[in-house]
Parts: sequence; structure tokens; C-alpha cells
Amino acid sequence: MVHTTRASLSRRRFLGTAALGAAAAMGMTTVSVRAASAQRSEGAPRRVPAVVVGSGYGSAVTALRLGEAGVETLVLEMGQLWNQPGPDGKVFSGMLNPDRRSTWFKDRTEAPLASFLWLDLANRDIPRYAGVLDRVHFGDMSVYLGRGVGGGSLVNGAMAVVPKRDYFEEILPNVDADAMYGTYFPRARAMLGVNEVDQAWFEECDSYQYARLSRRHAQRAGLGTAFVPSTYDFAYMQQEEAGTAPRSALGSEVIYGNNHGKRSLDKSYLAAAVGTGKVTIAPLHEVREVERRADGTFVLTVRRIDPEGAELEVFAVETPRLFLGAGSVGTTQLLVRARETGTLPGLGEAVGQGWGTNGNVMLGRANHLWDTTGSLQAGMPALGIDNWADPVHPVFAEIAPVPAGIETWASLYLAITRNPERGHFTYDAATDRAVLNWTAAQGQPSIDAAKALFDRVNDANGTIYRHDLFGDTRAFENRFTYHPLGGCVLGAATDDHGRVKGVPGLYVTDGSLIPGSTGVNPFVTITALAERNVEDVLARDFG
Ligand code: FAE
Repeated sequence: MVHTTRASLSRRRFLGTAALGAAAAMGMTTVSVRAASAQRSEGAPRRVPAVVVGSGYGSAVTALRLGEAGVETLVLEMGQLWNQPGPDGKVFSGMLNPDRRSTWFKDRTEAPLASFLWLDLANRDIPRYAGVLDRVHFGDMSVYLGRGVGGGSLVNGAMAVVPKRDYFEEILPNVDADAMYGTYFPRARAMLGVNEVDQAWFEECDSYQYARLSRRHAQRAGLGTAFVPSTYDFAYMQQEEAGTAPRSALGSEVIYGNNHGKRSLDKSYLAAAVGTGKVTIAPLHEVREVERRADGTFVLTVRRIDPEGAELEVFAVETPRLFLGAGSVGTTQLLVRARETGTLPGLGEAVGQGWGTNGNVMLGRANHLWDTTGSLQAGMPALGIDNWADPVHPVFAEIAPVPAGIETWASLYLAITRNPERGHFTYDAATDRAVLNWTAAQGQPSIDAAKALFDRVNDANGTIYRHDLFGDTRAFENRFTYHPLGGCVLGAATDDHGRVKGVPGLYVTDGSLIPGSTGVNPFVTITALAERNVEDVLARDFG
């Protein structure tokens, strides 16, 4: 691998950040260091040495390392480049009054907290637009996804957690854990800009009163909590609370993007990738189809749209090396469709298998009137209830905010549970689309685990569940996941470094490699695994 010094990396980031900014201001269709200064509008190159599909965690790592190795790389991303202010002077719209920027081509927003006191207060009718958050529906399960240059990093809660080593070894037994914990997790954390909350400030600030309350309630039940590192800049958050910087995490901004404070991938890996001078990012370019010719060249059918959704062109890109980083859903859908329609005939049956929700289940508890959470709530969680050691129902529950701007007397949690159920993708010829097969019953183990934990918390505090938050009367919401994982599992659909079995030159780099579960929030694992895999691929396949 190319050795990266701190100085060369920050120069690359500087160049790349400048290019990303210039591209947005000039309305360019592709972003690279050279294009940014020279061309106003240029179609994507038609034949390139390497293509990366998507620009989330796996893709961003891959693009940077390919660029550093001198490989001309084109990143095709279906979402927008998010750094152009709207009429209100902001890039993203907030959660309290979302507009079209919030949501990927829908008529109404689809917030995870569907109701409050059974009233739909969070959602708005909006014009269809290439907004930043998507909710993809498949029968009993829907999946939240980030859309844009930076993928999930644009919309996520920034919780940057390294999985427990013994669980990591269990889910990915063929991966050398010494190398992961000694080299790749630290590398990923450094590159992502992971930082820790100042604990003295945490104990006294207004914005984490809700987390301290949940910790107290957990402790009464004999449960421990753990601080959670973040890619949100906690020093910036302190300035927000002090009133010396514009509010973002403290201004009810999370799932529709943060206007400040978030170290999303466009500010870290992707800026550095563009700064190598070898990587071009093409936003609003969706890969519709992947085909492999007899000579081994991949031919991609690419559709370019404008932010309102009008089709501008459909064209082909050719490449001998194709890296799929379209996320667990995107990558798996592309591959299952390609296998079933015969465009990638070498693909095996393991493609489309081993998909899971990371055991996600959301729930709220109703607090006593004297136990206030506070109206100012940091949108980025900093604490979790860690009961993963429980032999029957392991749970890691993030203490989530309710950033409503008013006192709600609700404590909210996103529980990550150890759910052994797995879904799979099949091809639906009628809609020409690969679809996820997952039933409501498969979510029950997650509910059982979360209930076991939070019954204890409620019993110890004389509290009850909230039944008004999810659009009906249910207490546990597991009809969606934030953490889709699997579909092209490492060591099954691919070799042990993400090379797709049966299709030379094709690689998977994203969350679809992880078999359905990480036991913690997944992006650090996805990033570290991509670092490990691309190092091996560059060493062996790019000789
Ligand atoms: P991902 O980041 O999803 O990127 C895939 C990219 O590919 C996207 O930009 C797509 O638009 C693009 N794409 C898809 N299909 C195509 C196509 N055909 N052509 C071109 N482009 C395409 O993939 N994880 C944590 O660790 N901590 C958290 O606090 C956390 N909070 C979350 C909160 C929310 C609301 C959500 C939605 C997710 C959260 N996650 C969190 C999950 C995390 O963001 C997710 O695991 C990663 O983003 C997945 O990374 P991938 O590289 O797999």
C-alpha cells in the first residue's frame, strides 16, 4: 500500500475539499481536482481503469486507496453532492420543518418516530426531489439509507463504535482479528476523525440531560452504560451549547443532514480521495445495470438525472475493475438482478443471502413528571446501555434523543440485539427489481431481547412503555432498520477479501459483506474491513 504521511493526507484533503466546494458552486456534474479548475460541465469518462459504485463508507475507503495507488477511478453516486446552500442559506433542512431536501423522491417525509400522542407531527408533504434520506420499502421491512456523496455518513447518528472482539471473531471467523484490532480499526477511526465527549462537560451540560436520566434509570436496574465515540465534533457541540456557534446537533439536525459539526465522508475520506488527483466523483449518476463481456470488461449502464428527477442521459461506462459500494441493499440488488437476468452469469447462489437488521428495534419509555429529559437534546447520542454480556438476551441500546425542541417526558432507545434471523433477496421479474424477503415474525427475537432489558428498567423505576410513537399502539418498532447488513457475505459470496466468487475483477466493499449483525453500530466495522480488503486487492490484483 502507498504510505500516507499526515502532511500528504492533509494536503490531499485540502485539495479535495476545495474541489468539492468549487464543483457545487459551479453546478458541475463530476468532481475531481483537475476538473474543478478546468471544466464547467463534462460528461463522465466512458472507459476508466476502475469504477466504484456508491460513495458511502466502503466506497470512500476504496476510492482513496485506489487514488493513492495511482489508479484513475470514477465514483458513480446516485445522490447529490451536498454542499450547495438552498434559499434559506442552509445545505440541509432540519427535522422540525423538513422540506424537499430531506427525502429521496417521495410526496411526504417518512420519519422513524411516526407519531407523538398518536398525532403525526413530524412529517410534511413535500415535492419529489433527490433528498438526502431514503426509506426503501420491502413488505414487512423498510430500510433507511443515506443518498448523496458520503452515503449514510450524511444522515447517521455518527456513533463510531468498534465491535466487541469476541463477537467480531464469531461473525467473521476468517478475518485475522489481530490485524483488525491492531491496524485497521485504529486506521479507520483516525481517518474518520472519531472523537470522545468531554466527560466533565457531559455531566453538567443541558444537551445530555436526557442521557444522564436514562443512565440513572438503567443503574437502578443494575445495568451499566458506556460512552460512545462519535464522528460529530464534540468541541463544536460545546460551542453550540455555549451559544458561540450555529446550532446543528443541538438544533434538531440529524437524519436529514447536519449543517455543521459532522465529519461526514465528504470531509474526510472522499475529500482526500479527490485530492489524489486520480479520483472523479459523479453525483446524480445511478448505476442501473452491470454486465460482463467475454473479454472480462464490465459494462455499466448509467443514468444521470437532475435533482428534480428528470433524466438527462443514459450512457455506458466500461472498466476492467468494478468495486461495488452501493450499500447492503444497493449492492445486493444490483448483483441479484444481474445474476437472474444473465448479465453476470458466474455469480453463485450465496449472492443475496445472509441479510440482517443488526437486530434493530426502537422503543420509548414514559418518564415520571419529575424526571425531565430537557428540551435541548444533542441529536448525536453519546451513551449506550451495554448489556451485551447477557447470556440469553444480549443488547446494546443507544440512548437516543427526541430532538423535538420541547419536553416530551419520553426516553428513546435504539436497541441492537442479537437476532439470528436472516433475510434473502430474490428477483421479481414483474418489477424488474431484486426484493428483500423478511417477515414480521423474523423480527420477534429482537423485540424479545429489548423487552427483557427494558422490562427491568421499567420495573426498577416504576415506569411504562410509550405506545404513541410509532403510528399505532405498539411499544416496539422493528419494521425498519438503520443498519442493513449482509447480502454478499465475506467468505461466502466473496473470498475473504471481497473478491466476488466466479466473477474476476468484481469486488464488494460495503456493509453487504457483514453477515447481518455486528452487535454495535456498524460503520466503523464497514470502514475498517474495507481498509483491510483494498490493501490486499491492491497488493495482489494491481501488480
Ligand atoms: P452506504 O453508506 O449506504 O452508501 C451507499 C451509497 O451508494 C449511497 O450513497 C447510495 O446513494 C449509493 N448507491 C446505492 N445504489 C446505487 C447505484 N445503483 N448507483 C449509484 N449509487 C448508488 O453504504 N451507523 C453507525 O455506525 N453509527 C450510527 O450512529 C448510525 N446511525 C444511523 C442513522 C441513520 C438514520 C441511518 C440511515 C443509518 C445509520 N447508521 C449508523 C448506519 C450507517 O450509516 C450505515 O451502516 C453505513 O452508511 C453503510 O455504509 P456502506 O458503505 O455499506
